[in-house]
Amino acid sequence: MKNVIITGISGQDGSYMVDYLLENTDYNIFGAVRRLSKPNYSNFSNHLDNKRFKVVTIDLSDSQSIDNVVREVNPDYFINFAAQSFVGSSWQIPEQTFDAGAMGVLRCLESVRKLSPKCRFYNAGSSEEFGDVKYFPQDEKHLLSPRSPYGAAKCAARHIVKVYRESYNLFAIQGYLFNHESPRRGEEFVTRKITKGVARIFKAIKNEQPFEPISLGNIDAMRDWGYAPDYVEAMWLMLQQDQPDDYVIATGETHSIREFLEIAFKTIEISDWNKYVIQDPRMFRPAEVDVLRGDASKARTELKWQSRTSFEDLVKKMVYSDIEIQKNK
Ligand code: NDP
Ligand code: GDR
Repeated sequence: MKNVIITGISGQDGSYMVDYLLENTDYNIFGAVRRLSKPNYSNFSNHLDNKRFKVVTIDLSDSQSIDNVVREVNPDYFINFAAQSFVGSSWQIPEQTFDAGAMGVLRCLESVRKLSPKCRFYNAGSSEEFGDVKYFPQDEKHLLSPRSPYGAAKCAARHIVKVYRESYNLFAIQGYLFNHESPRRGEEFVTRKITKGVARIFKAIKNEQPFEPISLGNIDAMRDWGYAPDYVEAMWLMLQQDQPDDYVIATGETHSIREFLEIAFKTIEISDWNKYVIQDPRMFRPAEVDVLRGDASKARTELKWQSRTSFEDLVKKMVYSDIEIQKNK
């Protein structure tokens, strides 16, 4: 029976990957969390009784913690989702962002090289590596041109993954994943911030109570937004290929935050959303990635993968989920 280490399982992608592998393989899953003063198991607590699932401790800032788990598990796959993943905070905590996003990946690669060199390694790469984009849609050949400490860390990680692959013949890869969202999205990301705000406003209107508008930054930014459970499948398929390679994972569509707001408010039957939203200049970023749109043709041809969830369905899923959460508050 094969063993899989997944880091970052308290977050969105890590927890969906746990769900996906428990359902679609018979492998043992070692899900890694870091030590927190208040543990956060909510995204995977439904699996705690599963004999094929075990929680282990890895902090990417601590190579001993990585080595200990790799030595104990001798993994067939090591899937690294752990990172300070919020671009906006990467200007406030640049060293920590860079340490987890770049040095942390190097620590994982070293551990795999020393202790489990046959293991297949995946690192969570990002469309933020393209940043200041030069053409549309962006494919695997687009140059790396990050606009944030977060994007720069992911670019550094991409280079070191390639260097380890070529120097030590490791199966080590890093996808280019465009934005993907879900009801498990962290609450500070713009999609979740909107759907949570819409659900809060919906509840207040129903109860005839006052409410605060949703406060946002640059609502003209455009993103290629997909659905996270579709995307974890793509990452797993990348790990099943004969040769390690790079793939863009995206929907091929781009939408503005204004369009996201429109559908989110339409879900609660509000068409004039402008009066429920304010733009706060303090929320604008020091440097912005204005528009992203990915070209996933290679993934479609070679992985036989394609995004299955429409933009409208994604927004609705998130709004309905937040309405349920608000009901229980
Ligand atoms: P989340 O922020 O939801 O999850 C990040 C996870 O990393 C959390 O479990 C967090 O744990 C953990 N983590 C953070 N720092 C450390 C550390 N030093 N040691 C160990 N664990 C740590 O992100 P997503 O699930 O959305 O994204 C997963 C990965 O994919 C990230 O690397 C992200 O940068 C990348 N990515 C995401 C995309 C997206 O659209 N979602 C697109 C492209 C790339 P804790 O709960 O303790 O904070
Ligand atoms: P992003 O996601 O930076 O693309 O990174 P985020 O949702 O944070 O921002 C998307 C765009 O929305 C604009 N924006 C706001 N963003 C936030 N968070 N809050 C606001 O109030 C707000 N108002 C406007 C931003 O300026 C930006 O243009 C995500 C993360 O998951 C990364 O880890 C991942 O690598 C990339 O997607 C691909």
